[in-house]
Amino acid sequence: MSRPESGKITVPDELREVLLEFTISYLLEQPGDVVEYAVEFFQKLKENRSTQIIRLDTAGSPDESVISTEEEPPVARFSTRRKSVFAEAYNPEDDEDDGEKVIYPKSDGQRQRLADSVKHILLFRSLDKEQMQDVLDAMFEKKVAAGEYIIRQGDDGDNFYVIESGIYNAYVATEPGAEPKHIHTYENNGSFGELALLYNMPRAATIQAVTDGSLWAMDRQTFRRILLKSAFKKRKMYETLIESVPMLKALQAYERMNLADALVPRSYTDGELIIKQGDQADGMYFVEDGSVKITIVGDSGHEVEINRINKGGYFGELALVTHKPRAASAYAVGQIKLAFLDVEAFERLLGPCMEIMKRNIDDYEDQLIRIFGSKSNISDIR
Ligand code: 1OR
Ligand code: 1OR
Repeated sequence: MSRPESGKITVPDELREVLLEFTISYLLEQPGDVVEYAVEFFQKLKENRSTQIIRLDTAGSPDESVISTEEEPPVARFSTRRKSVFAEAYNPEDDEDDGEKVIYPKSDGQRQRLADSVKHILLFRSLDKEQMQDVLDAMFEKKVAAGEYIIRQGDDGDNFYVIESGIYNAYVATEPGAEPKHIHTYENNGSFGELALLYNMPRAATIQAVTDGSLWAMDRQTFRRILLKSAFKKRKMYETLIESVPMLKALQAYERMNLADALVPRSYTDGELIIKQGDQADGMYFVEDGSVKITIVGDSGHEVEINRINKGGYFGELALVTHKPRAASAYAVGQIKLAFLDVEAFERLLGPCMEIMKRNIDDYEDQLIRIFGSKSNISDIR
C-alpha cells in the first residue's frame, strides 16, 4: 500500500498498469478462481513481454497499432465471442469518414432539448460545427421506464447514450453469478456506453433506469465515424500532459480518460493576462508548455510576483476550491500552451485530487504569511 504522507513508498506506474490490466481482464473473463487465473495471466504476460499489451490505461488511448492489426491480443483478455468484435479493425488514421449519414428528423422542441442535453458531454468537446450537426442529426430519442435495463455487462455495444432526464444506476459484477455491485449513479445528466464502442470491448457495466426517463441514443457506426477519431486524437494529445502532472496520478484510468475529453487547449503570447485577481473563476489551467507568472496586488497597491508555475504545474484551482474570487493574477511568460478545465468538469472529475490541492493551498497560506508578514495584510484566500 502506498503511504503518501511518509513520502517514501511510491507506487510505480508499471505496477498500477499491470494491476489495472489484470483487474480489467479478470472482470471481463470472470473465471472462477482468482489465484489460478492470476497465475495464468501473469505467466502469459511474461511470455508476451516483447509484444504490446492492449492498454486501457492512463489517458486511455488503446494502442492504435494493436487495434489495426489482425494479431491475437497478447493477453487472454478477450474470449472467443469478443474476438469477433475485436476483428472489426479500426485505425483512426485511415478513417476517411465515408460512412452514410444517418438523419433522424426532429421537431424544434426536440432539437432544443437535445442541444441542452449534449452541451456538457465531454466527448463532444473537440467536434467542429459540422461534426456537431451530424451528431445532432444522428441521435434518436429513447424513452425508458423505471427498472428497464439499457445496457447489460458483457453484451456487445450497440448505442452510445446521452441522458436527457431520469436516474440511472451502473453496476459491475466481479464474478459470474455474483451480485452486481452498484458503482455509480447518473442523475439527469451525463452519458454512458462509450467504452464498448471506443475500445471494441464488451460492455463494462450494466446500466439500469431507476426512474422513467428520456435518453438520446447514437448508433455504433455513427459514433465511430464521427467521434472515434476526434476522441482518440484528443486522448492521445493529453496523455503526455496528464502523465506529467503529478497531482493527476491520483486519478483512475477511467477518470483520466474523462479528463482528456474535458480539457480544452489554449495558447497565450508573452505577457498576456490569463487570470485577473478579483475576477470570478470559470475554470483552472494545466501548464503543457512554457511558464506562468503569478502576481498579487497587495495593500501597498503594487503588483508583485509571488510564484512561477512551470510545465506539469497547475493554477487557478484555488478559487474553484474556495468559491472565492481569484486570489492572484496569472500572466504568460513567452509563448505558452495551457489546457483549460471548466468549473463544471473540475467538480465532476477532480474529486480524487482534492486532498492534494488542499494540501497545496495550506502551502500558499504559509507562503503568504512568510512574504507579507501576516495573513491579514492580504485578503483571506479561504
Ligand atoms: P460501456 O460501453 O462499457 C457500460 O457500457 C457503461 O458504463 C460504460 O461504457 C461507461 O460509460 C459506464 N467502469 C466502466 N464503465 C463505467 C464505469 C466504470 N462507470 C460508468 N461506466 N467504473 C466506475 C467509475 C466511477 C469503474 C468500475 C470498476
Ligand atoms: P486562483 O483561482 O485564486 C490565481 O487564481 C491562482 O494563482 C490561484 O488560484 C493559484 O492557483 C495560483 N497564493 C495564491 N494563489 C497562488 C499562489 C499563492 N501561488 C500560485 N497561485 N502563493 C504563492 C505560494 C508559493 C501565496 C501568496 C504569497
